[in-house]
Amino acid sequence: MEKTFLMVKPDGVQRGLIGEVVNRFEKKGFKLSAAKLMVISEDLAKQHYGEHAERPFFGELVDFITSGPVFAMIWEGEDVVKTARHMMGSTKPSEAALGTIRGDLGLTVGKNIIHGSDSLESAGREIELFFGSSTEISYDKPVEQWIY
Ligand code: RTP
Ligand code: MG
Repeated sequence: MEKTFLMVKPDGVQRGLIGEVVNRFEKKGFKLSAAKLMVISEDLAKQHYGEHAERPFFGELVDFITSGPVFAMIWEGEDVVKTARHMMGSTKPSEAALGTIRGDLGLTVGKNIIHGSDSLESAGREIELFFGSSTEISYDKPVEQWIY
């Protein structure tokens, strides 16, 4: 099954929005297969956002993403990479549609609540970077078992 890497950024953790974010992906029907609260090292931040190394905001981005705990997750499901990006909304909260996480909850481009892999290739790279192969849980999620 397709997988993506999602992360509640330090602003989302500090504002108490981990549950809100997890809830949206759970309600959508995706499956959580790994999660951890962690503080990102400067080295990991530079690898994770390596594609932006030459951009003027790179220093600020690294400072921000390492400034406090993040909640890192792996989610599974059909087309989860693309669908999660839709659910997150545009990078700039001012341009993100209402109903999306950034549109409903975000304030500024630098502090936009959530990160999500932008392609299958990035998802593979980011999952390896944050989780290696160790902590992922494989389980069935038969909804019918719990409800009438
Ligand atoms: P992310 O990687 O965090 O999921 O966000 P994204 O794909 O929607 O946006 P991306 O272009 O990858 O940019 C990464 C993060 O850099 C910050 N940014 N600041 N000051 C600026 O103009 C600017 N542009 C981007 C944002 O926090 C964005 O999420
Ligand atoms: Mg990105």
